[in-house]
This record gives sequence, C-alpha cells and structure tokens, in this order.
Amino acid sequence: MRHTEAISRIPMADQLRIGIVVAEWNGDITQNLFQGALDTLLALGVSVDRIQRSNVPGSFELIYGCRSMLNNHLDAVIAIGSVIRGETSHFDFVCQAVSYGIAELNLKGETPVIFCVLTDDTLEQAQSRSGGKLGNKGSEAAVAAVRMALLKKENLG
Ligand code: DLZ
Repeated sequence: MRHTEAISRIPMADQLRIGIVVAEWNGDITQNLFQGALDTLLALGVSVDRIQRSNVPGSFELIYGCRSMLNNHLDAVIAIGSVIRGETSHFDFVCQAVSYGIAELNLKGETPVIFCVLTDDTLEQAQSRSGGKLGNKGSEAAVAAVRMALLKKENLG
C-alpha cells in the first residue's frame, strides 16, 4: 500500500497492539506526526484502546523509549521525532545515534520498530512532511507498523 492510496480497514488490524513513542523536541512537528499516525491506525482498524503513547525529551531518547516499551507485549512500535539542522554538528550525532539505535532494536528484537524521524535542514521542510504539502510521514509510519505487525504475527505468532 502506498500512502497516496485510500486508507481502508485491514483484516486483523483490530487485534494489534501498537506503541508510539514521541520525542518532545520540535513538539509542534512531532505532535502533527503523532496525529497523522493515530488517525491512520484508527482508519486501518486498530482499536483506540490498543494504542499506547509515551513521550521522551528528544529524538536521542527514542531508542530507550522504544526499548522500554517493547516490554509491553506490543506488535509494533513507532518512533516519532524531528531533528532540524542547527549551526553545530549536534544534528549529525543525533541523527546517526537514533537511526543506528532503532536499526539495532530491529536486528535484536522480535518487535518491529518503525522509523518516523524527520531529519530536515529547515523547519519549513519538517512542516511540509508533517501534514503539509508533502503529506504526513506519521501516516506512512502507521501503515508500515500495521503491515510489519501482521508480518510478525504471521511468522512468530
Ligand atoms: C539537543 C538537541 C538538539 C540541538 N536538536 C534536537 C532536534 O532537532 N531534535 C530532537 O529531537 N532533539 C534535539 N536535541 C535533543 C536530543 O535529542 C536529546 O534530547 C538531548 O541531547 C539529551 O540527550
């Protein structure tokens, strides 16, 4: 399913438990990504009472936030963050750490962790991808989470 296609209910989606970890840095952007993810999960048929949210201070903390949420018997977790390039190299360190960290959770654990971390040069680019003219990456992450959660159930039970 591509994000441009209409979103309709997926059989078995109502049985899935999905976690969403949201970084508070650039909070307007991450809240819009969260809303996009939530709306799409509900449209796909995930029950609202099976969706858990937790907040972490910044994108760097998404790794720990997702890892600790994996103890909650979830079928997939979505990591939501927004890193915007500043005048120092902090951007590169945070982006590298969070992408490696989330990749490692996927390599080592049984629960898929979906990477919904925007890495933009400007606030305008982040706005475009979080409900603006380029869509909402949170919605795309929700579709990926449901698909991966169903794959996990198919292969691991
Ligand atoms: C420190 C920092 C900076 C400069 N920029 C961002 C950002 O654009 N997006 C983001 O999610 N977090 C940022 N942070 C915070 C770090 O992710 C982290 O929370 C702190 O370094 C504390 O570990």
